[in-house]
Amino acid sequence: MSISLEKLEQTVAELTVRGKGILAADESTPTIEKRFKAVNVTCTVEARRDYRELLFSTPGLGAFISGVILFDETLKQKSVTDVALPQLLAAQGIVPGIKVDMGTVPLPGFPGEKVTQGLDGLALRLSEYGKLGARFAKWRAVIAVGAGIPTHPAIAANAHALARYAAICQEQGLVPIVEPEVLMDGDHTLETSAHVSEEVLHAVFDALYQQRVALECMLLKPSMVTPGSACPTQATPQQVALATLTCFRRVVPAAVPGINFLSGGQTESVATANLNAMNIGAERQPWALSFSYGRALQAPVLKAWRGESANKMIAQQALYQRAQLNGAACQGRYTAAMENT
Ligand code: 5MM
Repeated sequence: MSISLEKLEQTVAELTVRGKGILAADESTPTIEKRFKAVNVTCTVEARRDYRELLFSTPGLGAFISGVILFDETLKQKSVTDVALPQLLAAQGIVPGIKVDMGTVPLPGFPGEKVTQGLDGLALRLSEYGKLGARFAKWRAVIAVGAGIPTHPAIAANAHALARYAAICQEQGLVPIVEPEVLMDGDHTLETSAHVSEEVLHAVFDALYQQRVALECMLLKPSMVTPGSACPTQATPQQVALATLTCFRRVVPAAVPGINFLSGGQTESVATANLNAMNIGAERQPWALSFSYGRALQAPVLKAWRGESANKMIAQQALYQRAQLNGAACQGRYTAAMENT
């Protein structure tokens, strides 16, 4: 099968509109159960449907959100009024996407390290997802930082899987989001995070090259370069921006159209401030710098909703506000004072 670059380029163009980013709503059932539990919501199929319907029908969301990553169940779900959930997004001009990895498993022989699975049968699954309306996909690799890790073989195994996934996506007409996440867990310094991120991204782009992935037709979803969450010396948004951009300018080719950062456990305001700092003077960078946040967009929504339909409107307002602030951060126009408006 030959790759239709035109179709992929159109999807990339819609996803990388300046001032917009991606909402990661692709939590698997165990993960969304954990998020629901924190706000005392029982995790039933109906509760998951109601919550995702609330997110996707937020009035005006398309002004700041260009794409949403869905979980398998959500892509196939219908709203209470019988509209397919991906269609709620399309109606707002938002591109539906799908998480296609099958989670991580321990890497044999490498204690503390993991590899992501899901390549078997991927082409067939993607072709089904395409028929259901998905136009892009996501695969997450997880790199832990600690004593003696990450190792080269673990980085190589994850980079290879990411690149194979990306090549299969492009062949099936879906834009791959390539997500190598260097975890914030641990007490590592900003310098260690920069060193690990550089090594991981170098391996990922080498693997993407080897697998003949068209860099113009993919998006990168990395972690920002930050100190570990338990590091006694934390970093300002300016320090995070400098460390991240210094690292990325060395290893992320200019052909990549967009970098959509994950939030990785940062609070919502820190994730927005860090993104904003990266976008000050962004005309000097070759890529669009945006977001693909899960928790940093959804935490205030879950707190406002708490499973009560009566709270739907305030929960949607919380999502709209967070999306708007991150839209401003994509243009370097966010200030902390905007949090209170
Ligand atoms: C790293 O997580 C991704 C971005 O979310 P954050 O901004 O909260 O870090 C997110 O897409 C993540 O991959 C999914 O929520 C993962 O869910 P599962 O259940 O696969 O771990």
